[in-house]
Amino acid sequence: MNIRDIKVFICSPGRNFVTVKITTDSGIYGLGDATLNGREMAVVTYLEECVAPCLIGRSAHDIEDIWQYLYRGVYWRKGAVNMAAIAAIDMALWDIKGKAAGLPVYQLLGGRSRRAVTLYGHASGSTIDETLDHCAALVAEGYSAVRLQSAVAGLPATYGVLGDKKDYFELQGSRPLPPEEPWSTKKYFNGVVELFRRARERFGPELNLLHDVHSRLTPIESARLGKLLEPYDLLFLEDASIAENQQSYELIRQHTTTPLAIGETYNTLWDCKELIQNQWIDYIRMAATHAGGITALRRVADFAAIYNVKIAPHGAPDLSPICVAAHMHLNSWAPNFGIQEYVGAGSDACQQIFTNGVTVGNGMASPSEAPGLGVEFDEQAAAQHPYKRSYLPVSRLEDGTLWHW
Ligand code: CS2
Ligand code: MG
Repeated sequence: MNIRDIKVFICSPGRNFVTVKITTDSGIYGLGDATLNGREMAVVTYLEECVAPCLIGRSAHDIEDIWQYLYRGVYWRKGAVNMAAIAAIDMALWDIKGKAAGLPVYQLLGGRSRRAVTLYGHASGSTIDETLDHCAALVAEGYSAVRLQSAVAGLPATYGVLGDKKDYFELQGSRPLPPEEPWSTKKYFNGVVELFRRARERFGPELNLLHDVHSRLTPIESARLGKLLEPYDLLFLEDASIAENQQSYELIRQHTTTPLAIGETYNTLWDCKELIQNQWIDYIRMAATHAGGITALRRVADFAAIYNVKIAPHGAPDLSPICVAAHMHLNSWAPNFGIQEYVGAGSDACQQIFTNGVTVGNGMASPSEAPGLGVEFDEQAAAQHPYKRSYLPVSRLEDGTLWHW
């Protein structure tokens, strides 16, 4: 079963998605996600120009060798563009192997470790009340875990918050230039602790609560936030500070027992080796699409398990339904799975283009039982929604200093 053809598609049903389709000479094909938010065309070019020509004629069964060929063999290791391209090829090959074997991918990984995958939903709002009402709606749908984000009072926009202070970039069609958003740590601290105090008051002790800082704090500020949030018992505090210097998490860890999560921008295990090995974090949030696919994420999960770190894959709307499917297979298998971020099935157009067979209900999900990943991609429907250049926003302090993301 050799690779006959590799096609790369880019479509924009509300936001951009890059999709890879590998067809074999037996007629079996596989699909993979290569979406890199705001840098989509770089991956398209890399796949078409540098990757696809090297794979034509090779055995589609050689997942591991092809992974090594594209990683070790290329000299330019790691990197977001490279690893997104490898990821899409890898997912498509697992999809093909599953179809050839007549088994869903989670069975190829070793079978189920749990009945279903626990999800956390997103609640956000312009005010604390609005955020908590949004949370109540998710609880009514059956969610046992919810991420809370409230607009920062006194700032014109807050990243990740829907509503009239809306700035949830992922759902926006096109941003021909990067918008800029101000950030104030002081203003943020004023509201965030109150948000969680009020959430516990309203929902009681059972509901799992989460929060994403989007890396806006310095390590000592993160340490302080973790301490202040301890009474409200978060499932995890995500991306409190950047960890290019992984040791900065040692400082945060020494000050707080609030569980810590990080990793959605990481491309390889090397980005978080010390974080995991030293048990400075509790959840690793790498995504199959940005970290070299199922082959790579499976290794991350096994490494993390040794140090009591769980996987909690990134699940924002900029990961295509194909990546969502890949995560559901990994999550069903991984003995050290923690929780999966989930933001719904996407726009109507998105659902028309992609089918991923994932069953969602009561805040839980299960992968498709169909052979492979269980995903479908409608090429004609995708062609109706052409690529639109779009960027993530840039963050600046109120005095104009460029700030972390
Ligand atoms: C976020 C994302 O879902 C999350 O945890 O951090 O909104 C993230 O900022 C985007 O996926 C960036 O592409
Ligand atoms: Mg995040």
